[in-house]
Amino acid sequence: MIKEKIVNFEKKLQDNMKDIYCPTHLSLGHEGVADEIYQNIKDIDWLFSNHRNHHHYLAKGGDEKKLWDEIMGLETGLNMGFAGSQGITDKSINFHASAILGGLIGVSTGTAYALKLDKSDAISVCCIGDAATEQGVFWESLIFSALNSLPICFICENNGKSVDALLEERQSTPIGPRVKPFDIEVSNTVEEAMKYTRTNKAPSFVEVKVKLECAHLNMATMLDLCDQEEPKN
Ligand SMILES: Cc1ncc(C[n+]2csc(CCOP(=O)(O)OP(=O)(O)O)c2C)c(N)n1
Ligand SMILES: [Mg+2]
Repeated sequence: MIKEKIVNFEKKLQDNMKDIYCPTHLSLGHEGVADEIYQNIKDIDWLFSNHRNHHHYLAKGGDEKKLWDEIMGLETGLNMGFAGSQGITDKSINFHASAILGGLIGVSTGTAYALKLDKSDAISVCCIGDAATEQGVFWESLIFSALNSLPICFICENNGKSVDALLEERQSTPIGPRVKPFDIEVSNTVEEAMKYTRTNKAPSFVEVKVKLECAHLNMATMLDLCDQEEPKN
């Protein structure tokens, strides 16, 4: 159900790309991860996403109409059309995304720390791509999470690409085995990882291999826009 909702939403965006004036990364091919998040996330939990976030937002129970309007740059959008696709925030459902690669890893770790101090039953879920594991803050956050036994689940959607750069040309060893020595539970599925974190109030990591079934972003539209005048609102 949620998978279908995500795929339909993304395909509708694909059909309307010429009307989109913000950088937009579709999640086609990543919806299986969102499905597992949807099955295991609770309202009280926090979900932190990245530039490719529509599937995560809908999995957290986000408002499809407000997301659509936001991407279209409308005042009725989730963030009044100012955030665009990449930087959406919905405080009402504990959801944040950011265009800065790895930008919310530290924030999701800090949130997990706050949850621990508050003795909350909620968990923090941090969704990243394979390229975000190349940011220092990822490894620093693993150290801090393990040291303080934080209720955080790191989900890495590995589509083997950072824009057009292939993973095997960027990293010499697989990601998961490098995470384990940080005293982090490395799970095989999103469900296992989220359940581990919830039950043990401790950090977990899961790497899911996915195939992105669309372009990295709406590059053609972005390039077209460079030759045009700014849209008048
Ligand atoms: C700090 C920073 N550096 C570079 C970029 C440009 N950038 C946007 S997406 C991206 C690749 C992201 O790859 P990955 O994390 O694997 O996610 P994917 O797009 O493959 O889902 C890059 C380098 C950025 N947004 N922020
Ligand atoms: Mg990637």
